[in-house]
Amino acid sequence: TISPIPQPPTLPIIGNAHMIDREVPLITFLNLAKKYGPIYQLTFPGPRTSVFVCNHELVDQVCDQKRFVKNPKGPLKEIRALIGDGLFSAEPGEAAWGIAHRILIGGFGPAKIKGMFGPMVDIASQLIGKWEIVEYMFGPEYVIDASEDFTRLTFDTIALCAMSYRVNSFYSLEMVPFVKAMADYLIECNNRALRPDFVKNYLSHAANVKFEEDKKVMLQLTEQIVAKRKANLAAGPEDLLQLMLTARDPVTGLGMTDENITNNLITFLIAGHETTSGLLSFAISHLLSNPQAYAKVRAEVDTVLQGEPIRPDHLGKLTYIAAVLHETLRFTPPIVAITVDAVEDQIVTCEGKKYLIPNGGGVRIVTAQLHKDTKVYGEDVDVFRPERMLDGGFEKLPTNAWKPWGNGARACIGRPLAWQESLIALAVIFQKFDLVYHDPSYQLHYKSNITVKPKDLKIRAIPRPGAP
Ligand code: MNH
Repeated sequence: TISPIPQPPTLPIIGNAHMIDREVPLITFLNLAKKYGPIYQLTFPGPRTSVFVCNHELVDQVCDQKRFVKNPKGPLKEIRALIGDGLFSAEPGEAAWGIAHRILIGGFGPAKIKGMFGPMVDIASQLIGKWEIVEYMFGPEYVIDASEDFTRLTFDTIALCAMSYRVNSFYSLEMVPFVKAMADYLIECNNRALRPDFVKNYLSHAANVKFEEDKKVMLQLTEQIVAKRKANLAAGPEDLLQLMLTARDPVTGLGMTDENITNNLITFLIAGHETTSGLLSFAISHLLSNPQAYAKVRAEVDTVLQGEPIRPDHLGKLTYIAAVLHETLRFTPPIVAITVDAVEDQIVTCEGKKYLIPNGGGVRIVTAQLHKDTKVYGEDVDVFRPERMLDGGFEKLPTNAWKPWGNGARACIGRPLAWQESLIALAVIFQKFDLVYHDPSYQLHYKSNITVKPKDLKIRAIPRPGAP
């Protein structure tokens, strides 16, 4: 027998949309799982119904790509207005996805990522420089907005690595216009996904005008960069943009269209920095709240770097920092859920019960909650403990129990880039500074657009005596 999937009471037209916390949707999802268990469903305007799966037993079934495929819905569907058939928002079977994926996957191979080491250290040094200068000018009481500076770091890094463009956001006190436009645009994508069509189309004029303006800001910068490169293609540097403009797909023999190139460049600028900035911000927050882990990171950096400037051969030796990143991605994944659709009717089982997910039905894999499954991680799931990822702990995790990068063919293509960038950033920061919370009683709260970050994470950076 098939059990009904639990669902909270719905309202006409908007279904359950009114229940979603406007600032941090994840809070609603966590509360609902507490009330309804590891599988429940919500109805959104459309109407479309999404089944939320929250534990490893269920997620393991839903990660089978023969049974479930990624299909952008909600905010991911809204963002198609900006990045269309780019890798992130492409629909199942969209031809442009296959062409772009096969061309771009080589751009993230080990040799290419190693080639980005220099540019990454360059930008990380700008962050270090800024923190040194503000300390010199204003003293150790100067308050740093950690997430803002990590956003500068990750945005400048992805722009430099993807298209050899220098944003220079460390030279500006305001966030650069692209970043501001993008942050607002993503929040609006979330809001639009919760509005019925008639509200979206007829009752949200001001928001829609701003939506278009923000889009223009992002398109203008990107199209300008592409045009400049095309004007002198032969002399272009070997970056992701060059690859997109020159490579042919080995399967179809086709190149990427101009529109698809722009879509993917903006995709990289967006996907490539929000998430990584979130990862670094969370890592710093967890380390500041866990002095033992903090001390181990500091000691590892000193042992491995030996007071020298960071080199590529150091990276593989930063095993504790790697564990910190693995654990941060478990504890507070910047992307809290991913969305797939059932291919044909699918029966899933959970704790001995069977549930039906109809053909085409949407499923939300709540990774943030999967990562707190006590059957996988033990009773201390709510403790930040990098040691669980050490000494083979990470490698021994069951399949599909740790999914911060998404699933299968549609998993993150930028993973090695983000990983190297984060290792470098943490190593050079800990080499140069001692960090403290500005407010010692800081409690972690979330800030959310499509990704999640710590809210108001204010720190101070005190140069370490004798640091190189
Ligand atoms: Mn990334 C897809 C997480 C860094 C570019 N990324 C995904 C998905 C997750 C994810 C989860 C799957 C989303 C879904 O199923 O709907 N990404 C991250 C995290 C970090 C990250 C946690 C950093 C930490 N991502 C990056 C960086 C880049 C990037 C850096 C670019 C260089 N990510 C992408 C792209 C996709 C993606 C492109 C879409 C891949 C595809 O569907 O083919």
